[in-house]
Amino acid sequence: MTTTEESATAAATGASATERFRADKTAVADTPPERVSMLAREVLSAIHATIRANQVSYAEYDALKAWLIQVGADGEWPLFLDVFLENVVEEVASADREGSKGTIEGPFYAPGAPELPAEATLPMRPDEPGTPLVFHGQVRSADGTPLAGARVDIWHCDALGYYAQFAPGLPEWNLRGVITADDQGRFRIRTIQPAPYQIPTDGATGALIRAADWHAWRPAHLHLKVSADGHQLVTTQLYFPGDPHNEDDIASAVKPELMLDPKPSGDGVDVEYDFVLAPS
Ligand code: MBD
Ligand code: FE
Repeated sequence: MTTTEESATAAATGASATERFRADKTAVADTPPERVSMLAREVLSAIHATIRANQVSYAEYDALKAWLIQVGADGEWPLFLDVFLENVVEEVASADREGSKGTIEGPFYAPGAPELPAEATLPMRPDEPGTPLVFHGQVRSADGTPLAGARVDIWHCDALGYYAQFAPGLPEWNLRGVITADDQGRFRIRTIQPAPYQIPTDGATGALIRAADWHAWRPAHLHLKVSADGHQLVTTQLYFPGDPHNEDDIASAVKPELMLDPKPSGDGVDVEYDFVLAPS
């Protein structure tokens, strides 16, 4: 482990994720007051019911206040919400969409990664640790037509579990790129296998996980946004069989359709995965 990566902290990661969210997701939903009122009332009623049913004390109420203040101070609202709520938002949003399954985006996407050709190696350090991984496949429309020039925006953490731009000391676009598929919608990406990801243990989200005696792990995963003209973009993640946390992902974002089938190849692994996009 390098010194730079050892210095990754919840505060640094959280601050970057909060800044990223503010920069990219400024659009505020134009929600009518009746809907705001209904949603806020339902959420508050659920909390009231929990307080009554469990006879919550003033000490516990104050612990909650202190914790909520700390989530913001650590910049961990994007992390906390994406880990514990986004999976249900994604489920509702994609319920009626045909084509490849999606899953949550999570807090560590960065738009504007380097543009790469259909056969490419992701930006990485000369001595990038990890098992070499070749990830290839084809992007097709729901009727089977190959989607020429489809775009595969891929990002993942390194072999120590750190994401470029959210942990200090990594090159800006390490293990991030936007691949344009060829005229048959095919792509071939050389990278390294990501490590399982542990939620930062030194921030407010980690404190909750510890206080509740949960575990802090996500299984190893590749993140992707796959898109093509005239089609709906799919945000997804792909997972590796045998990971101990495929069955108990803290972010509840694993689906059977998202499991890869890696084959040993040379000194690494080869995985093939095709995407099907729904017309827009
Ligand atoms: C991650 O890497 C991630 O993908 C999600 C959803 C939440 C926290 C860290
Ligand atoms: Fe991730």
